Amino acid sequence: MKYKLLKRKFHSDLWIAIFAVTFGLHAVQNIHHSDSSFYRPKSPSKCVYCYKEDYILMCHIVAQATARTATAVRMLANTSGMSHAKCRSEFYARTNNTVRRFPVPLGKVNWEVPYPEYKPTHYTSEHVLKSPPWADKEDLASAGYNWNDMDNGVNRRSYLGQYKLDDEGHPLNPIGRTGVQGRGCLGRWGPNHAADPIVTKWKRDSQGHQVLGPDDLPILQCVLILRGDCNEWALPGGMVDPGENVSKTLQREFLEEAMDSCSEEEISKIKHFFESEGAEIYKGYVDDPRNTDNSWMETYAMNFHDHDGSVFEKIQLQFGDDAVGVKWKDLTKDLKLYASHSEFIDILLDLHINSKYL
Ligand code: RP5
Repeated sequence: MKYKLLKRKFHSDLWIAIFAVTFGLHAVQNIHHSDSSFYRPKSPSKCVYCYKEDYILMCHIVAQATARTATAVRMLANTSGMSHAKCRSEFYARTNNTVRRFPVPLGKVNWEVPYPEYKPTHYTSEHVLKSPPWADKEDLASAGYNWNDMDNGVNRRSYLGQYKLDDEGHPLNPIGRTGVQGRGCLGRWGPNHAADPIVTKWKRDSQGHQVLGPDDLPILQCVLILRGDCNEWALPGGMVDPGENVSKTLQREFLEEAMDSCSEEEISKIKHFFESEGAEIYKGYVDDPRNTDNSWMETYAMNFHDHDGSVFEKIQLQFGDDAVGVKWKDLTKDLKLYASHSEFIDILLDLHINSKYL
């Protein structure tokens, strides 16, 4: 607990320091270098603090460094201190509000904090108990799973490091309590690995010119699907199959959920695009509403950016698999998306907009 508070304080102090330096330098320097080409960005931009058209050299450099540091800090924070709220909501997902989670206040999430009254609801869905091919066995004693390791093609390692087991040998959620014991509707005990493709392009008009938003910044668009299980917009991600390479999962899920019934030519174009582009955005724990004390989602999110819009120019998106809708969505900081997907979008915006234009 103390460590968590210290970490939070460290992060807030770091932010204050970064902003103090940024504003301080801006005030002291106030140097206009509109004729300096060396530090000029590729496209003209306004100073984010004084809103003047020409370039303020130090201001821009420091602001850019700030945005980059912010992205790095956010990524660091995300892999270690990911939010854990949707998996503490009142009812467990996909149960029609019939399975109520035992309440877990924020201060009682950490397993190290004593919570003697804690009596989590036991829930594993009927479907999972029937042991379909994508699910583990219920009885761990006879299963002999290889925790924290690769296990016959199933990745039982966590991006967060070694996870612990409870007294009965069930993996323990590395972030903490969720109010539900068992696997809920997740197939694997411990980490359930997914992959999330984040396919982006700049918004353009019918003549192919970039469209600017009200703040004069280019608008980043991303492919989102509407999930059939909860009616929430989400990235077109999915589970990594046993033995499957994550890069294959990223491609497969995108084609299945966002480009159903596309032509062979389109498929090979997308495969080439996925193989030649790609920037890691996030890997780690996901605050998924299906998480329990013993089963949780982890993901690898990768950005594939269509720089000049040529890849998707003639491709029509078409939802498929579990999705019931698909669209190109203009990205903003306040988007509400499934699980932790909005947090991935924040990292993405830092990368494409804040660190380049602000
Ligand atoms: C989320 O669940 C992941 O980020 C990924 O988007 C998704 C995978 O689960 P399914 O879409 O296969 O249900 O936690």
